[in-house]
Amino acid sequence: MRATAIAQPNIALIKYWGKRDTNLNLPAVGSISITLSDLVTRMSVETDTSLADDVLRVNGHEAQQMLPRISHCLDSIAGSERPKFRIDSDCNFPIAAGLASSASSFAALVVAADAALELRLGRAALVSLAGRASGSAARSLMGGYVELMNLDDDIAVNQLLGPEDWPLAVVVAITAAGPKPIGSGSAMEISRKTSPFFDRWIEQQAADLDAARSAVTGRDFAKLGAVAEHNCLKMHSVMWGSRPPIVYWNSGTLACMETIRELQAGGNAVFFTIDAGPQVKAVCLPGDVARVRQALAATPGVSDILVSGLGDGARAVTAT
Ligand code: 2P0
Repeated sequence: MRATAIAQPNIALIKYWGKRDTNLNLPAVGSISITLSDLVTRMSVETDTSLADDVLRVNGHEAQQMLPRISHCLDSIAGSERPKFRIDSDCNFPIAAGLASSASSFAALVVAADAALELRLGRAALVSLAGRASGSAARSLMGGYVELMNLDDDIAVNQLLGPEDWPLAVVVAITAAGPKPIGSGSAMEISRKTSPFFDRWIEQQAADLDAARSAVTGRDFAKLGAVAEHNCLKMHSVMWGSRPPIVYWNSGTLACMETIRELQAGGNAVFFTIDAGPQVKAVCLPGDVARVRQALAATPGVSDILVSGLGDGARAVTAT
């Protein structure tokens, strides 16, 4: 039994940072994200009864390191007595570099496994299973503007607007291509246990979510940019205040922020956000993409630029 699914990563505008239950991987806070269109993970899964263990290939190479999380996710979908799988994942953007490759990977995995095994679990169950594997992956089950909400012992996602309802663009400035120094899951736990700012972060999240939700539904770019930049810098302040400190930025990250401030001063509709990595994501109106791209490409420390619009949620593309 086999199936292929595709999923795109999402960029959080109101961030998930911290877990309230590490066993169930439940987030401490809700979040709001945009699903991208041009960065794509394509995942094929196929059962193979001759295998003693799952086999994972990422971009054509065997990827032993990621396999335990993938196998664990498959167990949660199909039980530990399930058949073993051959899993082939292809990603057209850098992996483990703060570009949310785990979000698109686990979103694609749950959809592909559900299709291959003909489980027809439904979107809510797939959201829950993806979230257990990777908190941000649950958001990639939906397209456009997505809010992730905490339920009692679970999560749910809600689409605030479709991708075509307010077609913003994202320009990603790559300032380092290598893997990050510490995974976000471990870093979140360090923040929860040691950062003096963590409790205030949790307390204030509802107000940021309210502001961002109303900015999205009202298509108010200035309001969305103000709360997204604030929420991003607050999340990084929580990290910087942790012991040991968690610093994902490099000098290129700061240079990009300065470039975006100059673009804003010049009247361009653009704001920044930064995740668990040094890349800077500039969110802008489609008419400003060319200027934002050019300015970021000319910024010291920027090695590459990716541009994306907004896209759809994870979906199966074949099933046999
Ligand atoms: C987010 N990040 O909201 C935040 C902002 C990074 C910074 O979700 O431990 O890979 O697998 O649930 O989803 C990245 O963390 O974490 C993330 P786990 P995940 O996008």
